[in-house]
Amino acid sequence: MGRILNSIHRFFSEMSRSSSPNEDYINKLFLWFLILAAIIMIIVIVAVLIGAIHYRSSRHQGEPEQITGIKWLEITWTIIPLLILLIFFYFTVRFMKDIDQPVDKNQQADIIITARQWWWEMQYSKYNFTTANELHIPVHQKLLMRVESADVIHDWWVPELGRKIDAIPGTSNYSWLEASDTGEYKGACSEYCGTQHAGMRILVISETKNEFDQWVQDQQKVPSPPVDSVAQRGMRLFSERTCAGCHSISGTVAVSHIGPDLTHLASRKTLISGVLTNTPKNLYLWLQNPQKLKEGSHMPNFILSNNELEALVKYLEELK
Ligand code: HEC
Ligand SMILES: [Cu+2]
Repeated sequence: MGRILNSIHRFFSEMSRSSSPNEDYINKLFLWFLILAAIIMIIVIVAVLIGAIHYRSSRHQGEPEQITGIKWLEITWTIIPLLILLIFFYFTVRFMKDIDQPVDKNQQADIIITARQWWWEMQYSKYNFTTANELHIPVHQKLLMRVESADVIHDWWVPELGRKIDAIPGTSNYSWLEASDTGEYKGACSEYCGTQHAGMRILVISETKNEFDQWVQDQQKVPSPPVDSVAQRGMRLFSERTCAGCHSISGTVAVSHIGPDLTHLASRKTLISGVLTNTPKNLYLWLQNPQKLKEGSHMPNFILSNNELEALVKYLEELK
């Protein structure tokens, strides 16, 4: 019994601790639905038990009395659920309005998210740089996010930061983003979008204003060309082996956006949309055979030699 009460207590304290204003609304609504559903369930169970015990066959002989209808009872049990539904309908619509505040036509989005098979491009339009898969945001600031898709329908969902929002080709959807605490929030694509749908994860990093500003400054920097000879070879290989045809690195000839922007690849915690942690070893394995680590991914296998792999890894690891 103590264990059960403990779990219930933990559940409710988890539910009432929310990481964003949007999650707070959703949790509250869910909790009220849950409490009411539990009360109804208890009433039904008690009624069934009373019926089963009171009218058990050893007490009564033959057919029980047949009732063909009690008008007042039927009206009551229609009106009560109707009222309950109306009350919840009202609160659902109200919370939806709180979460989905209208976007002013002239308002510029803080972040433009473009979903792609199978990763996320993140453009900080106000700060003029692009990154991928990991979104940094300043804590306690309400940001406007514009969500789009470059291929099929995807869906952005970071549960702790609120609602889902579909990424639909040819349309822009908007959603508000605000974290109540610093920390990391995990999410994933939640609309089936092909082979690697499960390998399309999201990491949102909420940090203090100072940390965020520092991060923005670092991201805006154009990386200086490598001085190390191995890294220099890596940089040459990057254009020779057509990597530049799909990726961008500021300050170089690589300006394509078919694959993630690699300008500050080494500053990210994860690789290939949260599937791998970002270590030199994993980067090496990825370049060695992308199809082995993320089958179906739109990055082909270049069958690179060990020498070429080492040079490329060395170069990319310098992109802090
Ligand atoms: C045909 C386009 C294409 C070419 C050419 C290409 N890539 Fe990619 N690359 C991609 C795509 C698409 C992804 C994203 C894969 C995913 O996460 O699903 C990717 C991912 C990556 C990543 C991981 C990025 C991240 O943010 O985690 C690295 C590193 C990378 N590529 C390096 C290279 C290098 C080095 C070359 C040249 C040898 C190269 N790519 C050539 C399309 C390409
Ligand atoms: Cu998906």
